[in-house]
Amino acid sequence: EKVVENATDPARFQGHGISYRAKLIGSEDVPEARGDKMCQEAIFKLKTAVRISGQHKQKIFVNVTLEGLRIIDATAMTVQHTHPVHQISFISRDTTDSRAFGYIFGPGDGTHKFFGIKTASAAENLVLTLRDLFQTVYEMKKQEIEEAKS
Ligand code: I3P
Repeated sequence: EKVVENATDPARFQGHGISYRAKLIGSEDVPEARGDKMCQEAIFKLKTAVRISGQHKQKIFVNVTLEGLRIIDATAMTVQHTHPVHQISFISRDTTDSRAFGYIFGPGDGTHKFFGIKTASAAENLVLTLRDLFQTVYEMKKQEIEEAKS
């Protein structure tokens, strides 16, 4: 496992943060906020749909910032989705594919959407960066609360 110096330094995720080249396998509504089995089934389903369609997957950048996870269309360079950290309920590795993973986004209205992503290099890099982002946001929040108390 790669050790990043200052992994939870907010500066890492400020502004444009960290970007990864990837492709969107697809997205679909799921019934729960969490669950490895549900996510594995969702990613299989989305991959099958891509295969049947015969279409190329959409090329994207996954941008990891303090604002959350941004999905950017790599051709138009437009932001297609912004998913704030507190609305991401689950991250799931694809155990059958080292270049794929997914996550669940819930806007707070009781719905949950799974996003399946194929990364250009090992998905682990992006998953670990996301873990650092979650830790960073948690530490910032904790510090805010402590400062408000003092
Ligand atoms: C491509 C090959 C690539 C894949 C690409 C396929 O098929 O499987 O690995 O990219 O998907 O088209 P072929 O070898 O027949 O050209 P990923 O590994 O990134 O999925 P795409 O068309 O959706 O980009």
